[in-house]
Amino acid sequence: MTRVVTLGETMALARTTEIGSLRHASGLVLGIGGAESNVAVGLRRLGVDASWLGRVGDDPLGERIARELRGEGVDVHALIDAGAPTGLMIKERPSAASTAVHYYRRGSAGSRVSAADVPDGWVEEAALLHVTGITPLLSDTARATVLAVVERARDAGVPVSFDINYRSALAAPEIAGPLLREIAEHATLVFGGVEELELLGPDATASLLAEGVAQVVVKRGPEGAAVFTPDGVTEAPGFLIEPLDTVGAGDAFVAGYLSAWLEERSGADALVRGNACGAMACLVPGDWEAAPTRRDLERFLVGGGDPVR
Ligand code: KDG
Repeated sequence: MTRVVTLGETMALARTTEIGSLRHASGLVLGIGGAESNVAVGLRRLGVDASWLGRVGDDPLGERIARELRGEGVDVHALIDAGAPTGLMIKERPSAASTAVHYYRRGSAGSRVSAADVPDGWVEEAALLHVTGITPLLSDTARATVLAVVERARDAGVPVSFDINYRSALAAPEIAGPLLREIAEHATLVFGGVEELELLGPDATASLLAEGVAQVVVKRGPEGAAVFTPDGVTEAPGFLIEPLDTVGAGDAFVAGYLSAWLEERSGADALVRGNACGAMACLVPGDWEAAPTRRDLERFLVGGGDPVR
């Protein structure tokens, strides 16, 4: 049985090879990236079955997305949409200490995902549905798709994981806030940064728990993370690393946390695993390439990055 199912837009991802503005950069490396597929890959690396669904264009970049995710062992439902291109994201490093992301995704194939794309049983037979706040801000059909799959999961008794993942380029806070709040209220686990949770209203953590959310997991980047449940709060510090590329760290954190949650590990264990996966993802350029396997994770936890001999 497929254990975790997730849907969203995966784009082609081009990143500059040198530090400096995109205006002058001459080298670009091509890959792929998407918050939900990043989580699917992260889970697969940790031995959890994962399925990703999304639309791609009828173009080589769409083929690349499907092939690369399949190569990672993800069960891929890449629906080919001949009416729109695969979206593109370009990542630059304007300085050694900063990263900037540019999207070329409006009207993309991925944004045209629709509720009818999601086969019967795909959600209902899963152990967990994972969605993010990116997809519902892509288009009306994408929003309807997320709301529909969340409802289907709830009707079937399938837990829902929701990562707020607010992208200001997609919608203003006053538009995004109420919509993401509605999805969060229907989730079992909610992930978000401190500012993202503020977007969901005053004292969002307490009010979400009062609405029936089982766990609110707050990602604090280098400071670690905390999980709030009706029984209280558990915190875990972050790992000391020298980050090279922090984009995708949140997805790696979620994959690590969910893998432990699926094993019914304690909140403390899940936080440590999430923090370790998030930290490891920052050590290599690329949004998901450094997501660890179990062995990578064990080595990191034992050696903290010391050379393996
Ligand atoms: O979380 C990493 C993502 O930002 C990236 O892979 C692309 O899905 C993406 C997005 O919308 O930013």
